[in-house]
Amino acid sequence: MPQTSLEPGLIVRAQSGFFTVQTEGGLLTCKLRGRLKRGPRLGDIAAVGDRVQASRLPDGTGMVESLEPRTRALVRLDPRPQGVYQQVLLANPDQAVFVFACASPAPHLRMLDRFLVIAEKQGIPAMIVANKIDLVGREQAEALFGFYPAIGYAVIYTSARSGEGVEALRLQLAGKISALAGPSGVGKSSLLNAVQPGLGLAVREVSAFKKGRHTTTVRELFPLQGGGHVADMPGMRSLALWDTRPEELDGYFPELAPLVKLCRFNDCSHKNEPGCAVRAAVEAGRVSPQRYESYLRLRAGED
Ligand SMILES: Nc1nc2c(ncn2[C@@H]2O[C@H](COP(=O)(O)OP(=O)(O)OP(=O)(O)O)[C@@H](O)[C@H]2O)c(=O)[nH]1
Ligand SMILES: [Mg+2]
Ligand SMILES: [Zn+2]
Repeated sequence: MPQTSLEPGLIVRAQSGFFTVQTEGGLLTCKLRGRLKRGPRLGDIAAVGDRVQASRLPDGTGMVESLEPRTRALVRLDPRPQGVYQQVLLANPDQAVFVFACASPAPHLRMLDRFLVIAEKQGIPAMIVANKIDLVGREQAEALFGFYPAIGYAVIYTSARSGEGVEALRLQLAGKISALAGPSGVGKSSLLNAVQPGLGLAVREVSAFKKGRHTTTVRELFPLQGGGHVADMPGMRSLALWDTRPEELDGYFPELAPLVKLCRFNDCSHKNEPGCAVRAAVEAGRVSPQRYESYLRLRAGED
């Protein structure tokens, strides 16, 4: 066999069996070596964010020869006839950045709480971006999102339109691999274009959102000038809270988790049992009633 040198790289784009790998020597369009695809498959073998070893073929294309184990992954379960398939939205994310608009569309905070629980469960540090602050002003924006920092989730208030907060977001993204996720129309692509002029991500006309489809479809990691990469994630609506037993849910609410051991009953559901430390904290104003409500609804299997 001829000697081929392996180059380490990062998968920055995935589309129908082709993977674009960023190496020291530039971008390389690769396929997966056949032996990597053998055996039963319960999920994506390679995904955007995976670190790989690739070889360069004489025709200028490449081949992914091996993959490094993932530290963590943002995954979506995709039920298929053969079983439930784990779709990897982003491998090895350093953080999840959940973007919501202060208005237009009105923030769906229950969905935000569900995303935060998913991040906790998947072991991904999370933060929040409250965009379109130009539409409501700082005070109203803080009334909506102001209690999250005390729980441990940083909030950056931004406007892709006025530029407010864009520098703070740029700093937060620098040097990390980030998943930018949130409902359609909140301004994720607009914000990334503001963070890095020249990215040229498609931004949808407001009227087109009524159709409910996403503007952003290709899965891609964009390199940032300050170092790091960011993925503009479409389709977050279907990120379900899979495979979570009701009794483990309180562990994914950072402000509830330490209270649980103080409840009188060790199988307390924090709903109406006597001696519940969670309810006591809500009544004393130490836990946000809104977060408690999210907990109850998620536990009941609603969203
Ligand atoms: N007023 C205001 N409008 C904004 C702001 N950011 C984005 N928009 C507008 O909101 C609409 C949606 O923006 P996009 O950037 O396409 O939203 P998105 O989150 O990428 O949407 P998907 O790709 O469908 O998930 C566009 O009309 C933007 O011009 C903002 O800070 N203020
Ligand atoms: Mg978009
Ligand atoms: Zn309790």
